[in-house]
Amino acid sequence: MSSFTQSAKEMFTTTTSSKKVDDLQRDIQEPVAGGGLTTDHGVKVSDTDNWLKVTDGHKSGPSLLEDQIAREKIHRFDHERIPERVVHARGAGAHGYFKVYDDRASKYTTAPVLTDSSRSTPVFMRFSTVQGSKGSADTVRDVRGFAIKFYTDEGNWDLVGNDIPVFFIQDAIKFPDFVHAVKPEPHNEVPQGQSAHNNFWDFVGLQPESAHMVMWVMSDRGIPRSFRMMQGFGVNTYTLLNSKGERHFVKFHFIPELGVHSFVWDEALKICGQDPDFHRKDLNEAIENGAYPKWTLAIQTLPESREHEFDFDILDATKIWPEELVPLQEIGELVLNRPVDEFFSETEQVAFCTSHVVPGIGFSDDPLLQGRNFSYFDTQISRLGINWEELPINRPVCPVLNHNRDGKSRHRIVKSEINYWPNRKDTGRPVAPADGGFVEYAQRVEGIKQRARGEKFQEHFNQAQLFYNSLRPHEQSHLISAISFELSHCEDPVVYKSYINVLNDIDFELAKTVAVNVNGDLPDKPGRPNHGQKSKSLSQTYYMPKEPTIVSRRIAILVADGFNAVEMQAVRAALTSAKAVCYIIGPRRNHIRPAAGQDFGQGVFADHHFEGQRSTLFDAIYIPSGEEHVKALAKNGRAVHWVREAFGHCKPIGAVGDGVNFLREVVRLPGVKLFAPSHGSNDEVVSSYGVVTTGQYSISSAATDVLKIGP
Ligand code: HDE
Repeated sequence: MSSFTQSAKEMFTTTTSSKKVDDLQRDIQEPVAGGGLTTDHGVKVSDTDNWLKVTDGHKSGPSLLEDQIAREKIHRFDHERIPERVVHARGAGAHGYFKVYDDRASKYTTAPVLTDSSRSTPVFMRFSTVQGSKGSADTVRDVRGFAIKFYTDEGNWDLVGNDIPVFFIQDAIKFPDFVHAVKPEPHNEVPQGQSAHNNFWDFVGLQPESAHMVMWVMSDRGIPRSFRMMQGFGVNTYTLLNSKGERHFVKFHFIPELGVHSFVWDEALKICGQDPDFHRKDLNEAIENGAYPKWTLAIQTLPESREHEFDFDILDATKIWPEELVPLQEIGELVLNRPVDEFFSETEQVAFCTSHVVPGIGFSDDPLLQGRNFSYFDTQISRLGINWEELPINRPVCPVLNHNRDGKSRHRIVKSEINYWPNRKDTGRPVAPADGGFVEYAQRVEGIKQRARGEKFQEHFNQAQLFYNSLRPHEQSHLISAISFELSHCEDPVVYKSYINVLNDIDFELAKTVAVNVNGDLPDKPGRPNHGQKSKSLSQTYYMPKEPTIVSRRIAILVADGFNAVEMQAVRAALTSAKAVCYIIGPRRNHIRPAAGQDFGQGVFADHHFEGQRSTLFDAIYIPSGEEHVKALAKNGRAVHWVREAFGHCKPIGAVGDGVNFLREVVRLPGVKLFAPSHGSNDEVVSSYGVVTTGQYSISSAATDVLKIGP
């Protein structure tokens, strides 16, 4: 693995401690090299390769059941697996911290985690896909989980969010139906980690409240370039309680420092096969290189008095609060700075519960949230057992004292003869609100007990239209391709034909285009008029960082024997100092000879050969000069494919001297402009931005400004 600088590594080892990291040290065991092997009961083992058996030395006889060493080894192995999460089974986690800028949120909440800027609250975050099982690929089209555990001094606060601000259903009671419909079909367990099948589209076609969320998932948001380049949303409406006892409704937003970037579909599809672990490796690589992922936390707040002011219900999780109506207020930042030490004990055993809030933060009557509050707590019991909150990754950093006892796999030992309240010793006494005891907001509730939703929950298309209208043309075209791809995978005409009706309630042109693509029935008039409104922050292009950056971007340097190593070293140094991560890709994983006359000993060592890694795994390519090397590249089909594929994915491609000629040769597309950087380097640098400007593609994962770093 390449690293930016040694000092970044040093920083990593010295600055990533926190109250939670220190707490975990109690349970971390670091085996010493050459340390002796023991059984679980501590006895030293002399032979771990041969089961105790009856043998005369020539032939093997029966194996003996009395061999506790063999039985322990096999028995532990037999029971290694725990049930995977019923959704969000595939995930990756990391540690970090959260810090507010100042006390600006104190007008809304008393929670110190959101108001006390002298604090750095440890966090553990887990990102996930929803549909696939634990071993599925990272880059499938899906929603991504964005779950955060804040280890506050007042107890754990779990904000269990997604990278998309709305959800498929309004009422938690529909969740089992939704999950059954999207997961592999029951008769054949196909497909894995994909929504492109009959049952999903059948369900969402009959459940129009999904229309808005379907638009988001079929947009480029469904195929993020990196966990580090996604927005995060609390999705549900929570509440904040201030010191005057006033309550505000709140939505939580996390905005990534690096901007919001996605793959193009062809890249995402290929990476599923080329590197199914792409996202989890990307997360660890960035943290280990000191490029700590960072998000700004912003809140949208509404006083109780404004609850009914809008044409949508603010408690409906299929709706956003458009920023034009309720602006974002930035209050703090979240940084991930430490990978996990052991995947199972941390990322797999971490257990989030929406019902875990701390004083100053509360729930709303959002019917999805209410159901979630039951479900998360419940599911941890089947996954981890009743004492799951005692597991190292889940236990709070503040004191825990109560009269809950026993149950399977109890870890804590409480030294007290008291396990009830009230008691003669005043142990485990309820804490007054003034001293930090949690109190529910005294909410007046009136109504008729019935199975129904609020009136405004009945409208499903306004915001689906708003989202679609707000996309840039290339984003709309990606969305159309995505829906067409998915409906093409549905074999039942009832399914793909009926979804055209839903699309026609969003946009007439959209419905017609998809109908033609997938053999749906062409609508002759719009299902309902498109109101034509837009919201500026719904296109992900809105989140491009103000200063373009190539921090943590993967850049492939394509070389063959005879390349200009002096020039390559200079460019690589410039890229590396801008914190990009460079890999040399050559005809073999070995030394590659530089141009004649350049003194580089045996040559420059290539990290991979052309077949070992593909262009899809990189954000940009640089081709140095060197006549002999360029001739060799041009003769190598795989090298040519590398460049053509990257060009097709609209990635920046830099080339110098003969490298430019090579590019001209291989990228012979009519109408493509090859152009030099505006800030005046004499060497020509070519990029595929010419295609981007035709509006057919998004800039995808492209490093925004590799051109700036000319040789
Ligand atoms: Fe979840 N969800 N969910 N969900 N969810 C789970 O909890 C559930 C919903 C989300 O990294 C489960 O521990 C219901 C919305 C994430 O460990 C389960 C409903 C959002 C994760 C569950 C929803 C999410 C989960 C499975 C509808 C975005 C992974 C394992 C009312 C705000 C957390 C587990 C991790 C996981 C139930 C809807 C996000 C079964 C009933 C909306 C990020 O309890």
